[in-house]
Amino acid sequence: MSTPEEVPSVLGVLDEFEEAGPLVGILIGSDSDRDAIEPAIEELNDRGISHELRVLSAHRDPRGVAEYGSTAALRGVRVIIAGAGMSAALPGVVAAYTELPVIGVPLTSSKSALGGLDSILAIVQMPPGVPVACVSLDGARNAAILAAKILAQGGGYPGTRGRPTLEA
Ligand code: RP5
Repeated sequence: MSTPEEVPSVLGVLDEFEEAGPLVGILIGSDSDRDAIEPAIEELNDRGISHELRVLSAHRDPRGVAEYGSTAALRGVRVIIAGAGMSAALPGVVAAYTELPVIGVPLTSSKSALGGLDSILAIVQMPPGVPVACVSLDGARNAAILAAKILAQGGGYPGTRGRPTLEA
């Protein structure tokens, strides 16, 4: 009879996939959001936390957002940061497709009618059962710091390889 140590790990199969992906997935709704999200990239780089950046609009490419959200955890992503301006549906839509924690970053936009309040309201009004964290307006750096804190907890998902510490 097998001891617990000898039972093959089903999760070990997933570990092989997980090696391929970065720990943090950063999404922005438009190319025009690149400058605003840059502080998150810099913060993750400073902390040595692997990440990827994708431009995916919840309104212009909803299938792309669905595919990203559905596959991110399998690729090893552990936290998603999603920044968008105006009618900022992106954090909420990606959260609908993943069990990973999603941090929304409301962004100001030159086209915004409400100076960023519109994106704040879009992100903080998620319905019960589909949580999205919301950092400050244009708070990309805070989103990265929060992602690092979540990763440092290490629980919930298998294979949190190279788990970062809270040291910047
Ligand atoms: C949002 O609309 C984007 O996240 C961006 O902040 C804003 C304007 O997008 P573009 O018209 O510049 O592509 O969806």
